[in-house]
Amino acid sequence: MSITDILSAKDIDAALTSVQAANSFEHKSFFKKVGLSGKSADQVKKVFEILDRDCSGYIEEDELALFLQNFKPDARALNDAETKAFLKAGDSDGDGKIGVDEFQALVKA
Ligand SMILES: [Ca+2]
Repeated sequence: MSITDILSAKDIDAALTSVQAANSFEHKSFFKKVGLSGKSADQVKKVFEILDRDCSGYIEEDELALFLQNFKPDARALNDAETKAFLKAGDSDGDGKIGVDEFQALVKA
């Protein structure tokens, strides 16, 4: 499964271009631009499985920092402030990582 099986390469390029500057990442507008907001729960789950690089069932902070690189390997890493804000937005049960239900809720929020 590749991310471009679910999202269009054109949308990915546009979304990544919009977050090139440091501190410009904001998950809501990124999800919208990349086309994830309009996908089914099942498709969002497939994207989650790509983001969960170590297949632990959760997206941990280190995986969140490299979030953009799942869309394109040469994308930048999120900085600490962006990563923490992203985690805080998605981690509704406060366990310090994002599960698939939390990710689906975050995408649809
Ligand atoms: Ca993981």
